[in-house]
Amino acid sequence: MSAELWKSAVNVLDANWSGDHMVPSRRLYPHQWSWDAAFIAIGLAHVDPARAWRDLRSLFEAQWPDGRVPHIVFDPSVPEGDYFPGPSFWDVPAHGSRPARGSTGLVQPPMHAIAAWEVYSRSASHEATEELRWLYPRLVKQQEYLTGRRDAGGGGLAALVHPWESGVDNSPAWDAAMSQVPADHDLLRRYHRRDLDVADASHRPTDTDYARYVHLVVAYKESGYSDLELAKRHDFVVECPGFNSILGAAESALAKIAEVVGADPAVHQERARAVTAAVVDRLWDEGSRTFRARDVRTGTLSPAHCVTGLLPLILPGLPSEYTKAILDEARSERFGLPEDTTLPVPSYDRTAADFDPARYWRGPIWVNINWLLRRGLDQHGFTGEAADLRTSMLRLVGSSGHYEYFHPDTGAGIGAGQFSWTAALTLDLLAAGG
Ligand code: 9WN
Repeated sequence: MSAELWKSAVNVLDANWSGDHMVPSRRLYPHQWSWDAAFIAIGLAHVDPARAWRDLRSLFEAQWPDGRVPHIVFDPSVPEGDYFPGPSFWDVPAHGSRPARGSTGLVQPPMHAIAAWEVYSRSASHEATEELRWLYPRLVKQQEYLTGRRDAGGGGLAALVHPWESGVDNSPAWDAAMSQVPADHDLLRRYHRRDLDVADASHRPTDTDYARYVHLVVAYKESGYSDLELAKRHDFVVECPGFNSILGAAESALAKIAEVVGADPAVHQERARAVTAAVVDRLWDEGSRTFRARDVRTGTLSPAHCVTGLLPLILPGLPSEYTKAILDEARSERFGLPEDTTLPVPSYDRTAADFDPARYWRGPIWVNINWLLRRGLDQHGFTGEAADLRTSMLRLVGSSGHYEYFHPDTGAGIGAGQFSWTAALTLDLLAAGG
């Protein structure tokens, strides 16, 4: 079973390799995505480290001069109509040696330092050290952009200007903030939602979601993708516990990378400490004893219990008062942390009236989030829970296939099949042993 699963995962990654980068899915996502590349590198480290480094390099070659690493790097050989919104919709200007329309202007969770460290640890070599040397200053610049220009709330966290930046696009965490964003249906009607040609509409964000997504892109683009005074002028400015926990964990990974490349680890340890303190300070809700998303414009925390509220567990320095509270929330009927024979945790509170088992980030199970949760459990000494979660993920993918997401009651695969990060992280879980 595990040899078969290994082989099927390798086949997915072979089929989705595009010469110098990996696509998340041939049909649904035909370009390169930022946080996907990091999860994919973690899996490729076990079978083809050269491709892992190449994929990360391709992504960082598209880094903007201000440090932002774009959420999509467009493949110029893919027709404009194969993904919406495509390169001309974003209309990103040329910078440095990068051609115009080469990427989007948004970011995604900065998983890359964590991934680079994972790839290096699995295959330390002269070449791997050279790759780390090339990446290190770029990773630092990425972090500085996020904690600098993107600190719209002024509390030491990165604020997001679009739900796509969170990676958990239509999560209920954004419902309250998104309800204030104009839903520009007229504008949306001028375009064609390509995702609905290749996926079931009931499994995807709604047209109202997309009308708001388009409005936010247009507004940000019209500002020249500027981050000045975001909280005053942009319609959506939020702090996500998932994104910011990855931001903090990335500083801890950078401390390890710094030691290899001869830089100062202490500055990264200090930044990791500062981000961890800011996550607690700004996103902890003492009433419910959970981490929540913050709307920077209103200063309020989202009432929704979303799986991203469990992700501060990946912060190595999170005090045990909070790690225990996260374990309680994960074990509660809202998420049902699995025994080894049951299903991994869903993306949203199972007991919520608007829990939707099929619709994307509003209920279904995602492997990347469960992989992060397992890492956090393991790191904080909840090793039995981590082992059960690993087994349940492998059972799920082994029986349903390398899907993008999974039905939280039946385990059926939903969204794109042959999905790269599911395959990549399956390799990592198999390699981790029981
Ligand atoms: C928009 C590629 C990406 C993931 C995101 C996931 C989905 C895109 C979309 O696919 O988002 O960025 O078109 O729906 O939500 O996490 O990185 O796999």
